[in-house]
Amino acid sequence: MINDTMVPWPADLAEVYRAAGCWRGRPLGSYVWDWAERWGERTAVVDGDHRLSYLDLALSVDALAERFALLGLRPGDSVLVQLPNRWEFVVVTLACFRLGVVPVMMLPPHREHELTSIGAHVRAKALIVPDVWRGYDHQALAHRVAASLPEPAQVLVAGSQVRSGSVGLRALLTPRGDGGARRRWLDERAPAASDVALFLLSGGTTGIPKLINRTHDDYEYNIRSCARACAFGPDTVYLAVLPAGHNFTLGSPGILGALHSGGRVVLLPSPHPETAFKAIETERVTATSAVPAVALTWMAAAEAGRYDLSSLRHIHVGGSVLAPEIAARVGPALGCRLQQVYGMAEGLICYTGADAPAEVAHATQGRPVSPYDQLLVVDRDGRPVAPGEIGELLTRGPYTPRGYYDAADQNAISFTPDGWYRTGDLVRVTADGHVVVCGRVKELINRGGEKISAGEIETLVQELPQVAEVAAVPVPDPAVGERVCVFVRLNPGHRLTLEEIASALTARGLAAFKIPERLEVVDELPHTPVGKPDKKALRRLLVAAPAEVA
Ligand code: OOB
Repeated sequence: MINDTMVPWPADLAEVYRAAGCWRGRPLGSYVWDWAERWGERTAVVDGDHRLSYLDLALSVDALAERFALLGLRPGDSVLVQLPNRWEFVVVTLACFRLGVVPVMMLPPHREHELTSIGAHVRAKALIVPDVWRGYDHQALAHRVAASLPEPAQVLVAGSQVRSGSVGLRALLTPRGDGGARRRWLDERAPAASDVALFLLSGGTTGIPKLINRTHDDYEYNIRSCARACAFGPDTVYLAVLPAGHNFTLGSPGILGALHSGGRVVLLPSPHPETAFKAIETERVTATSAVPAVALTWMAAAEAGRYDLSSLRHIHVGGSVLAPEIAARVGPALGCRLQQVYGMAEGLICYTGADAPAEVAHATQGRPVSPYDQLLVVDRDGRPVAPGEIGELLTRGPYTPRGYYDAADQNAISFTPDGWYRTGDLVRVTADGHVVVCGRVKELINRGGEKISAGEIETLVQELPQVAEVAAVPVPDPAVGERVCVFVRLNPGHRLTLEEIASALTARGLAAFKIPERLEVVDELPHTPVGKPDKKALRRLLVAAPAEVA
C-alpha cells in the first residue's frame, strides 16, 4: 500500500542512478551485519553508561525485528516512532529497516494534533514511545491516539513504567534462541531496496506536516554522500544532540552516517552546553551537528573554558540561517572547523567541504553532496535566472523523492510536472557552485531549525470564536531566528489575548514549539490583489516595529 502510493523516479533515471552506483540495491537493514562483521566488538552506540558494540547492535536489531514480526507487524506497515535521543531509538529504527516496517519519525514535542492526523494518514499499526519524557506521560498520549486511529495500533513503550495494555520494549530487545536462524529468516524476508524505508516529516506550509517517503536505496545514498562530504571514517565519534528523528541528525550524515563509516555515536537527549561539553570531553567527540541557535549557546558557554573540547574537529551547522559574522566566530570559539549545511527532509543536502577555505565556510551554505543533484534557480514566472542571480531553488536528484506520500494536491503545488521539488527557498549559486540561502518564499516559520507551517497555525487560530481573520508570520528573534506571530482581526465585541490563544492551541494538542509567541490585534489585515493576507506587508510591519516585540 505505502509502496504503491509512492511517486516513483522515472525508469530511465532510476537506471542511471543504479548504474552510477548511487543506488546499491540493498535494504538499509542489511548493512547492520556488514558493520557487525567488520567492526564487531568496537563500540557503536553510547548512551550514558549504556554502550552497544556493533555486534550487540546487530543481535538486538535482529531480536527486535523478529519480535515485531511476532507482534503482527508486517513489511510495509508503518509505525509512529516518538523516542528521545536514547539508545532504543537506534535499535528500533534499524529493526524497522530490517523487517521492512516503515518508521514515521515523529519528534518528542509532538502531541495529539500531530500524532493523530499522521497516524491516521499512514494507518499506523503501532506507536513506539517513552514511558514518561520531560515530565510528560507519552504512554497515556499514545493510548489516546491509538484509540482514535482507524485500525488497531499497539503501544510499545521504552522505559520501565510499562502499563497493562502496552508492550515493554526492553524485554523485546534481548536476543533469545538461535541468532543464526533468525538472521537467515530476516534476510529471506528483507524488503526491496526500492521500497519505502522511512517517513520523514516536512515542515510543510499548509495543514499538518507532509510525509516524505525515503526509500532504502535513496536514503543509504543520502547517508553515504553526506558521510563522504564530512570525511567520516572509523575514527569518527559523532555526538547527536538535536532530535534523532530529524533528517539532519539521523542521516545527514548524523547517526546513520557515523555507523555506516564504522564510527561511534554518542546520544544526548538535549543540546544543553554543560552536558554536551562533558560528553565531548569524556567520549573524545570528533563531530557534531547543531542549528545556529544551539551553536550560539555553545559559543557563549565555551568562553568559560571549563571543558576540553580539543577532540572536536568539525561542527556541522545548518537548518536555519547562520549570519557570516557569526559563522566566522564558530570555529575559533569551539576550537574546530565549521561546516555549513543547507538541507531538507525532502532530499537535497549541501555541505561546505570538511577543509573548505574561510570564505566558503563562512559565507556559503555549501555544495550539493552528490554530482547527480540538479539545481535550477528560477524567477517568479518559473524562468531560469542568470547565473549568480537570486531566485527560488528547484531541485531533483537520486535522493530527492518526486512527491510527498499520498498528497496529490500538495504535490501539484510543491513539484513541477517534470519532477523538480520547489524548495520555497531563495538562493543564489556562486560561480564555483556553492549555494547561498538569501530568503524564503514559502509560508513557513523557522524557529531555531524547527519548521512551523503558517497554514497549520492559521487553521487552528481561525477556529476560535473571537477570530474573524488570521495570518501567521515569522517575527525576527536574536536567539532562535524566528518566532510565530499571529495577526488577528477580531469579530465585533470580542477580545483575545496571547495566553488565550496559547491555552486553546495547547488544548487542541499542538506541539509547544508551534504555539504563537506574539499577537497583534489589528482592525484590518492588508491583502494582496487576490484577497489573501499580505504576508510581506505584515513582515515589514514587524521589522519596522521591533521595539514592540514581547
Ligand atoms: C533541515 O531540514 P528541514 O526539512 O527541517 O528544513 C528544510 C528547510 C530548507 O528548505 C530551508 O528553508 C531551511 O530549512 N534551511 C536553511 C538552512 N538549512 C535548512 N535555511 C538557511 N540556511 C541553512 N543552512 O533543516 C536540514 C536537513 C538536513 C540537514 C540539515 C538541515
